[in-house]
Formats: sequence, structure tokens, C-alpha cells
Amino acid sequence: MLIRRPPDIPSSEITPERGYLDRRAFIAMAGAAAAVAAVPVLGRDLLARAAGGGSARAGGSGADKPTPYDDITHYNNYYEFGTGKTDPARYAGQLVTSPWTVEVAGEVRKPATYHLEDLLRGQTIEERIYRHRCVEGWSMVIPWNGFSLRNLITRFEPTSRAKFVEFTTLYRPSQMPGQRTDVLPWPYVEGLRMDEAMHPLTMVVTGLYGRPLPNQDGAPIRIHVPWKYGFKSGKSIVRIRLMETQPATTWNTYAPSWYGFYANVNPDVDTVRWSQATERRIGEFFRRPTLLFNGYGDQVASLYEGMDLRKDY
Ligand SMILES: Nc1nc2c(c(=O)[nH]1)N[C@H]1C(S)=C(S)[C@@H](COP(=O)(O)O)O[C@H]1N2
Ligand SMILES: [Mo]
Repeated sequence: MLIRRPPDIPSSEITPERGYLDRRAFIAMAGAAAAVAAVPVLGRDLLARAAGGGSARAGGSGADKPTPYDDITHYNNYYEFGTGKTDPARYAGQLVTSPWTVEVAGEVRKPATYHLEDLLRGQTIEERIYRHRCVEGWSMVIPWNGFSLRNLITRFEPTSRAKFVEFTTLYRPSQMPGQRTDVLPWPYVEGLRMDEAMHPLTMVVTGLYGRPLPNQDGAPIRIHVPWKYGFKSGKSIVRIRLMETQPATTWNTYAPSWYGFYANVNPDVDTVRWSQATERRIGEFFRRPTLLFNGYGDQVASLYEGMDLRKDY
């Protein structure tokens, strides 16, 4: 693998420029009400073109056509609502996502419990079409709406001791039937190294396909880290804690030989349960080769310079 310091993220990959956003009639956020208000749905051709920037260069077979909305919202992993792929769509409707608060804790100068509206105020909601790869061997292409996590983290003013970020999902067994079972220790916890969390590709997601984020996809806010296996991207986040030491994360603690802390998508490193060489795009028949860093290597490989990606899976 070629590891070098990459140029900045190509503008085809992310869409931070106001002009771009305005052209596509995206909203500049004024508050949470706006966050969940209508963001116009884009034409399929625009979506497909935006996705093409990353995929063509990465050498994937075929274009990265966005996965249909129905598949993104009816084929989910969200164990708080059951382990079946259709359980979240069936049961997540009962989750009450408003009001919502997020506790910001640990190595920050501004620890507080924030109302979601206050967290989102002033953030520009962008559309980014990201590949999403589950360790189970399926993948999707999702037109998310949201913004870079670093735009949030910098507001909390991390101290120099902040080396990792921990994300905790809501614990509310009364509305999350899976939490009344012990399939996993609850609540679901994930984490990133600080430089991963601050990478512009790492996204706070508030919607998809220009619509409010459905509960089964992690409403009202979830994380997505597109170069990592899906389990790194926690849903329905209620706490963000900056830490000096590596957080104990759910899957890594549960089965460390199956689920590494880093969990970068890597076709050359099989996990105990699954080969990672190929994947099946939901909605497609044939499997396709999996790309190192899920095709985002140009942007993120430098984060792992000097690390043994087989050991630090
Ligand atoms: N809280 C929570 N977050 C979670 C999960 C979960 O079970 N609970 N599953 C993870 C896994 S394994 C994947 S692949 C993605 C699935 O996201 P999607 O259903 O929006 O495609 O969510 C991740 N985040
Ligand atoms: Mo997953």
C-alpha cells in the first residue's frame, strides 16, 4: 500500500462550499427546527455524479449509485431494536427523539449538557454521499446530510490531554426492546482517536436523502466514519466524551479478536467471522472487491503511517 500525505479532500468528495450548497438549494441551519425541516431531495443524477468523484478514482467496479432510500431504512443494524435486519425499521418508531440532549464531558474546557438545537445551531448541513461498509460483508452508498464532527468538537475546546473521543448511545430500555435483552452490554459505546474524529470526512449525521434521519438509522444524531466498518459509527448519541486514554468500546470489548478498535476497512485483513475481500452492495447481485480504507485511502492513509494495519486492525 502506498502511504503518503494526501492532498486535501477533493471537492467532489465533500461539499463544504457555500456556493455549492446554495446552488443545490441546501439550507443553512438556523436551529434544530431547520435541521429537521425539509431539505430538498436531489435528483438522482446529481447524487450519482457527486458519488462518482470518490469511486472512479478508487477503482471500484461500477459507479457508486446511491442505495435506494427503502433499503437504507429497512436493512439496518441497530441492536437496541433487535438483531434482525428489519427489526429497527419495525420497532424504532417508538423511540422519542425530541427533546434530545448531548452531554459533552471529559477533556474539554466547555463541558455541559447541550440541547440538540444548541449543538446544531450555526452548523451548515451538507449532503455527502458516503460508502458505508459493514463488517458482515454488505455495503451501501448513502446520501447523508450533516457536517464534519470537527466543527462540533472544536466548539467544546478540547484540552491538550484529549487523545480519544468516546460516543455513547442512548440507554432507554422502555423504548429500546433490544436493551431488555443481553445480546450486548448496554449502552452501545464507540470511539475514535482524536485525529480520526477531527478528520473532515468524519461526519455528524442528521438526515439522509434530504429528509430527517429515520430512527432506525440513528436519529436524531449519529456518527459516520466512512473508511471504517459500520460498527464504529454509533447511533442516537447522547454523550461525547474526550479522553486521554483509549475508550473501552462495545464490540472491541465484547470480542476483541473479531472487532478491532481501529476497524479500518481492509480487504487484506479477514476478521474471524468474515472474509473482508469482497462485499455485496445492497440491491446488487454480484459481490464487488472491497477497497482499502473503503476507497478513502487518499484522504486518510496518512493517519496510520507507521502502524501495522494487521496488528492494529
Ligand atoms: N447504537 C448502535 N449503533 C450502531 C449499531 C448498533 O447496533 N447500535 N450498529 C452498527 C453497525 S454494525 C452498523 S453496520 C451501522 C449500521 O448503520 P445503518 O443501519 O444506518 O446502515 O450502525 C452501527 N451503529
Ligand atoms: Mo456492521
